[in-house]
Amino acid sequence: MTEPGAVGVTDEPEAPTNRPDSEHRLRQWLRRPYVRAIVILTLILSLVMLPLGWLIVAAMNGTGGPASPVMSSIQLTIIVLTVAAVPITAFVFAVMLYSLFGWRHVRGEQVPKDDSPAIRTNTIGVVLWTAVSSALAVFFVAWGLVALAQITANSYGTLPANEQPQDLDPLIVNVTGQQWVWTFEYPQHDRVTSDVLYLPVDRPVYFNVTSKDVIHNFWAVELGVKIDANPGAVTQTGVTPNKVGTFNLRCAELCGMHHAYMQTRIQVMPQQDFTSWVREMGGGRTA
Ligand SMILES: [Cu+2]
Repeated sequence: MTEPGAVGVTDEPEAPTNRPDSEHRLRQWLRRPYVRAIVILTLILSLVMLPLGWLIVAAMNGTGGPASPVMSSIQLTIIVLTVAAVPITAFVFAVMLYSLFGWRHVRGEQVPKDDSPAIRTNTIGVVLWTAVSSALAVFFVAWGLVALAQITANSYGTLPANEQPQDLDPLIVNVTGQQWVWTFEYPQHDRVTSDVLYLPVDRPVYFNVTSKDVIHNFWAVELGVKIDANPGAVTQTGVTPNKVGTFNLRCAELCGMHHAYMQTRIQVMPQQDFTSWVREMGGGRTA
């Protein structure tokens, strides 16, 4: 859009002699109309995007979650990372929108000359944007690692159920996926089986997950549990449901024609209700 000869002289890095100090040049740059326009656009876009992030979390909670400490950690992570990412996203969009419309060349119009020095060699500017983007990157990595450690601990790591600390009095559930249903077996309760996942509230559950045919993925949505169900192998995870209610269980791995319908209910109930359900099903032993 800009003709080669029309590039403003002030847009070139200045000669090292006789130039105003960084702070002065930064102030002048900030006074440029396009810089102001982009800053204002960034603020407006941020204000539009933040409620969208909130809507996503609200939609996630529309089905009754979070129903476990793991899901609470996941949601907090989504909220914090969204809030931190919104201004960056808004800034990128603001620059893009201004580039598309603010600098649109109108035929016959003179290309305006810039009225202050370029920012790209400004010490304060360079230090600031390097420091801010590094701090953000470190924050994202640190938050991610801490949240991951927390989630791993709350889902009892990746140890097999029989190597987990048993003093937590865990319930063990063997989960089997097959095209296109889930089956849940309770080995501590005379191998009672069910196609709805019944769980007692506030008690750790260890899942042994496997598949009879292709790869499925065991996804207890509001409990924040998601792990592959592989044929010929057992994968382990766990969770402590902390909310009574009816939740969703889905397959999260494309597994064939009826993959989308490979879903069932999770029924989290008080321990005594769970015990009577087990008895009804003929599971005499109550571990
Ligand atoms: Cu499946």
